[in-house]
Amino acid sequence: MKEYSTDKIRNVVLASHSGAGKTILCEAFLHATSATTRMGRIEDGTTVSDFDEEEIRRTISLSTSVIPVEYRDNKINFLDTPGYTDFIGEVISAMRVVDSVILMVDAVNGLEVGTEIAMDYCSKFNLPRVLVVNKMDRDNANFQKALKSVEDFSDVRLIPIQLPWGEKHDFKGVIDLITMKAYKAQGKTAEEIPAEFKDAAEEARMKLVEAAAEGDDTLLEKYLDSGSLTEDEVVRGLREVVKSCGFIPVLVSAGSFETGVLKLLDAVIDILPSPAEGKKTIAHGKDGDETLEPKDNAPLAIYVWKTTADPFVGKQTFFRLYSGTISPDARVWNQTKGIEERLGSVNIPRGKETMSVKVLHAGDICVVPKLTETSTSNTLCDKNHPLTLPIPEYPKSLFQVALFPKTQADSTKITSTLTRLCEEDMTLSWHNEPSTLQTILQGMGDQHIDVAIRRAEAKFQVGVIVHEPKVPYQETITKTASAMYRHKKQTGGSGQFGEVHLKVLPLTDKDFDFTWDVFGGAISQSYSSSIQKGILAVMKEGVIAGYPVSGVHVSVFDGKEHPVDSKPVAFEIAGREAFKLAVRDAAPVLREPIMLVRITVPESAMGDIMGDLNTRRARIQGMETLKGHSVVTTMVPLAEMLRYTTTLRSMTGGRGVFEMEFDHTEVVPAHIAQPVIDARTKELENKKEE
Ligand SMILES: Nc1nc2c(ncn2[C@@H]2O[C@H](COP(=O)(O)OP(=O)(O)OP(=O)(O)O)[C@@H](O)[C@H]2O)c(=O)[nH]1
Ligand SMILES: [Mg+2]
Repeated sequence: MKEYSTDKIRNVVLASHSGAGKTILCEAFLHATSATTRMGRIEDGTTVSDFDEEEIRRTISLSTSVIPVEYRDNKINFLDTPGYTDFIGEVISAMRVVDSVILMVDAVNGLEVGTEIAMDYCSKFNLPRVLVVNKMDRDNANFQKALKSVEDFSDVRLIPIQLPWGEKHDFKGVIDLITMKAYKAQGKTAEEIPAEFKDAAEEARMKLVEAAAEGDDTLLEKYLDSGSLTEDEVVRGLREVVKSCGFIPVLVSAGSFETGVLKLLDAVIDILPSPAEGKKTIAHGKDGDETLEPKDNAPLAIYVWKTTADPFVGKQTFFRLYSGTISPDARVWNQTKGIEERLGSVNIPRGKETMSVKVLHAGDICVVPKLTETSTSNTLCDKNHPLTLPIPEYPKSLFQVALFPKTQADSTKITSTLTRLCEEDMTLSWHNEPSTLQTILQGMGDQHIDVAIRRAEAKFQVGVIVHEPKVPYQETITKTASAMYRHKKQTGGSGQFGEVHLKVLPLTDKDFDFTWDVFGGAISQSYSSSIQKGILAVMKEGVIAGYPVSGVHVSVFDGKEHPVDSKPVAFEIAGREAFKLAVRDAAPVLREPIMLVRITVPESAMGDIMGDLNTRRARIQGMETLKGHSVVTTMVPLAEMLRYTTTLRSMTGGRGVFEMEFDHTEVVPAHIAQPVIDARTKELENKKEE
């Protein structure tokens, strides 16, 4: 591919609710600029962007693809993100490395929740944005209604720079309010605005000029003096008000018919900032913060925003070059990991294809193969000029499943596979839960987890079975009790003898304490460690329900020994059994984790949320209202929150979010504990029979 200098590059995220038409719009861009000879279709799985097997199977995008579009001597790197909310991590990573965003809505559905969430992230990243009302060809398409739905939500003003030339099956093209011309189909040639749209266009143009005049003082002065601006002045003013997030220009299209797509590319080049003009990026350097200069001759600064691992293709590392240039075979310093990496080829990605380049200029996005150590969110730089680029904040993933290997062979590969999958995705993580001995995978929702598991199977040939995770209960005692146990095996061969008397006492500030309170030498203290070993083994396995025991002080106060047959193993067994008996007698209970939960929902959903929380043993701590959203803070047992991601989503139409963290443990009420204990006892019995 041709080389493009910084001012000839645009990095633009496409973001919206799932199905607004981002992926097809990319197809249209490629086709209309002759990069492809035919347009792919979602239904046939033939688009450039959705090439992954799972994307084709599900007919939605699952990860961000880079689609460079060459037009008018510029290159626009479109980052086609998935709209389904489980994959929001992909949108965040993409927004981290662009200079602007195209938000899309379906002309029939108007604003939908996925687009709302994307708009919130645009504000968080402070990114200039434009709005495209797409699918103008559909029955029931309604430009004004769709526009209004976004206006009601947006805290940035919207300003149409185009009007649709007809609607529904009559949608012919766009009426451009900057040139005051009409453009049919793709938009190659200008025509006069048809008479019936003239008045509406004049009126809309007035508003556009007024908005553009806010761009700078000289424009405003001229506008106030003469009441008008030239075409160039409108573009200049618009560029400024868009860059400062004062306005969102609005355009129209029908991606699957390529209608309006060239005019959309014109707007991207004319109005949206290149890396040279985009918002400044601050990096952390040796002597504090440094503003990165998006220039070829500035110190090297690279941010890794995406990595993919594939056993066949190997690892692919996607990055944005913020400043400096790179060429094949360059050596770079990974500041995050503290190691040197050597780049092989430097490539421009286009869907699954890659095209090599000799030089990559500041501001561009590329992919390099086979970097062994580098992972997502790392900074690469010059070793002599160390820099660290900030990592965006990702939402905490709270949807958990427990994974079990299908076969023995799978069990040896599961750890490394999960590690590789999680390395690719900042919203996916895994760990071994010590109290339940389960392998836990956590992500943003059931689809997210499902895709990850299918990837593990398809790419790494690791089969897993998915279960709901167990609540990490603990067993503890609530009163003091004593017990004794005599272990005696004195028939034939060498005998075993050990007798232990012990007392258990509830302990609140520690998990475990052990004292040797045997007076008069009834048993030798040398058996103390064996007795303790027996007790600790039981504490790990549990007594009443197979959960770890904690909060117990054990005092060994008496016992008996035999001059020949007493040996450590006999006391280990006696200690173990005596401890079990004592715990059973000490009013044992289960304790459960109580989580501090913060739920944010639209005010209208508040009634449903509170009603539902009532059924989850929740204790409300507080409520407040923030920008039309209600926030509830509450304590809820973890056992009640296992599938809350899905419940909250369905109660709020995807608009609700929550976060939670461990707060403390509490005794499980008896009526809830009993079924847990019964289920666990049965499970253990079944295991024994196997
Ligand atoms: N009528 C009509 N249908 C369209 C248009 N653009 C896309 N579609 C259809 O809408 C569906 C969704 O299109 P996509 O391009 O996959 O939408 P997306 O925004 O990429 O969706 P996600 O990847 O899930 O976020 C597909 O069936 C397309 O064929 C359009 O302009 N008009
Ligand atoms: Mg898509």
